[in-house]
Amino acid sequence: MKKSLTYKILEKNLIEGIFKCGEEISVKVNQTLTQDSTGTMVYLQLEAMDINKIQTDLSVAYIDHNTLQQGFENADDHEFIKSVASKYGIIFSKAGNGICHQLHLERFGKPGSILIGSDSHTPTCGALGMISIGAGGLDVAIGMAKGYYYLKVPKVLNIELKGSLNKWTSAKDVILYILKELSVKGGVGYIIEYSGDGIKELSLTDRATITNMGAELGATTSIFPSDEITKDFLTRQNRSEDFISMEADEDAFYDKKIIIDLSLITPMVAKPHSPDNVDKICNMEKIKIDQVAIGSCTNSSYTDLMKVAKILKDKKVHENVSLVISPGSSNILKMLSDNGALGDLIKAGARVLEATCGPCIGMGQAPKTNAISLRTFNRNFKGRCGTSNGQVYLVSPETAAASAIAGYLIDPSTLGNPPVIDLPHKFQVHNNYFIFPNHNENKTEVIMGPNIKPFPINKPLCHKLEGKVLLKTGDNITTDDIMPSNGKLLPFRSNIPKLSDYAFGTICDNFKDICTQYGGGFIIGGHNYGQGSSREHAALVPLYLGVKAVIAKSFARIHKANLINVGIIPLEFKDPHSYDHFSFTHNLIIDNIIYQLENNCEILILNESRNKEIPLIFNGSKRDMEILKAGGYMNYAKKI
Ligand code: MIC
Ligand code: SF4
Repeated sequence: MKKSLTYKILEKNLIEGIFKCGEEISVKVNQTLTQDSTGTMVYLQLEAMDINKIQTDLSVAYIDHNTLQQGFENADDHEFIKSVASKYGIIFSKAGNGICHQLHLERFGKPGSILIGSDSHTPTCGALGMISIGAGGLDVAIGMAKGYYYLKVPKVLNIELKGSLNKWTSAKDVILYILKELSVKGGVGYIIEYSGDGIKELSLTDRATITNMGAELGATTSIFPSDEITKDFLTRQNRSEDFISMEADEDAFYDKKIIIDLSLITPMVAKPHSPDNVDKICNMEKIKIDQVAIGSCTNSSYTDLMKVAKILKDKKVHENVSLVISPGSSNILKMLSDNGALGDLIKAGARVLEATCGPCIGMGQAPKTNAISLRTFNRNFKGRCGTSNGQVYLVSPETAAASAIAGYLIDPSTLGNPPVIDLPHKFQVHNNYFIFPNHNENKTEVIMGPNIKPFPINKPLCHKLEGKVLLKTGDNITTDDIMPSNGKLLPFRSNIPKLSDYAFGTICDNFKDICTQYGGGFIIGGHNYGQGSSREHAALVPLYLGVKAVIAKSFARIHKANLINVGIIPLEFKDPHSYDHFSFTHNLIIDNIIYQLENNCEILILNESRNKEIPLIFNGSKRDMEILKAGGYMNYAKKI
């Protein structure tokens, strides 16, 4: 069989299992990345594994999310991560160095390798022709400790891009167009592989914008071939030695194929409150805007920010607009500073922030009440910006800059010729924000501040599960709903008891009280339950509150893995209409759950309040079942 690039890389790194679609395999983890908001938990788990050394070729701990440091908590987390990094020989990237995905793309990603990261946008590095997968923290900790990662051999969706982009249409418009076509569930179960003549039009960082937002499609990851454009990027980043050419066989087998003509795409916008609520800007009414935010791991490259600087040069940000810009890396910020573009941004009236995630995860720059905020980011879930009634629209950097001047959302293609950006012959590479391990002198003391609390560990599964329906949700519930995150809550990522006060805050005022009243129980969910972030806090907090199982129409990949890892059983309705048979506080019983998991693909649940038995499905591997029986991955890992 002619092979896709995905299969070539997975097979090259195969450790165990039969390489057949849907079968579980384990693969070698060449690299890992963590960021600080999921990283504290990862490194607590790594510490609990009691190992002497990590098994990866390279692991990097980035500090980029929680950088406001309003109190001691964030700084303590950073110090803890730094101390663990030194103990195990992990590269440490200090706050201000940049956003993990942009930095990993610039400095470490390698064609043909496998990267696992504790952040859902880890697929950004797929632009370099590597398999880079976002995972729960525990999977990343195990990846470091044992050097492997388990996954089901995925289906591969080929998106062939043909034709050329129109003037003013950018990679962001391409991925928004794909989101409109496929929806936030469209990539679930797939790795998306791009090909076609159209990809020759896309620079490496354009490709990264597209692979980054593959996370919003629900895909396991997205990948481009490693070709001349990859070589050029790596050479300009002073690491041509990392280049290898890798592409799919001609006529490779794909499970599904879509062809997209780039010339049909015009500037797009994702309207509140979902990245797939997409329309052409030319179809939109005139919308007055209050805030424009440019940056995030989707659109903060040198080219993106240079385009913004050129559009803003000698212009003025509209008096009713607050424009904030966060560069992707300190190197990019330094280059903008050296070539004068930073001056152009400041002169136009932009507020330039440090090179971190910043407003994307609600760390500052929450917009005013009922504000309309245009952002070049990847997520516009309700409340994520920090203002519950804020209306966030996702657009390209070109649209954002042009609209910041106009004061309302405009289609940039009305503006004449677009800016042309010449890439520097060599990108600047500064190492002063990195602490590289010194293998002879690693410090072994781990520093834990008072905010770092032990994380909950489940008990082995018992034979009978009984409890009330604690909450019934609709479709597409995000991990931002399950465990909200913003400037107020991010300091408590290593304090599960404190975070539990805010669980399901966007949809339920008193989830914790309900759990306390009923002593835990079940959650009923719709389709794509748990989409979005990889934060395992969205599983650890429900565990802490006594949730035993989540029963949903379908699950998002990373969240489902996180539930299994903490020992909460993810179950799906055999018939999605059964969802209608469940209501808040119904009493549910699953008898002989261990026997049922071991022997049937169907699990019967009794809804005692309705006196009705309903069939459910456990859609997991034998290993997943063993993890659940052990009461989560930590207990299971101790036994193997
Ligand atoms: C996000 O974009 O939602 C985050 C914050 O980067 C998360 C990680 C987290 O919750 O800490 C993600 O995407 O995984
Ligand atoms: Fe950071 Fe936003 Fe990217 Fe998440 S999506 S890694 S918060 S920039």
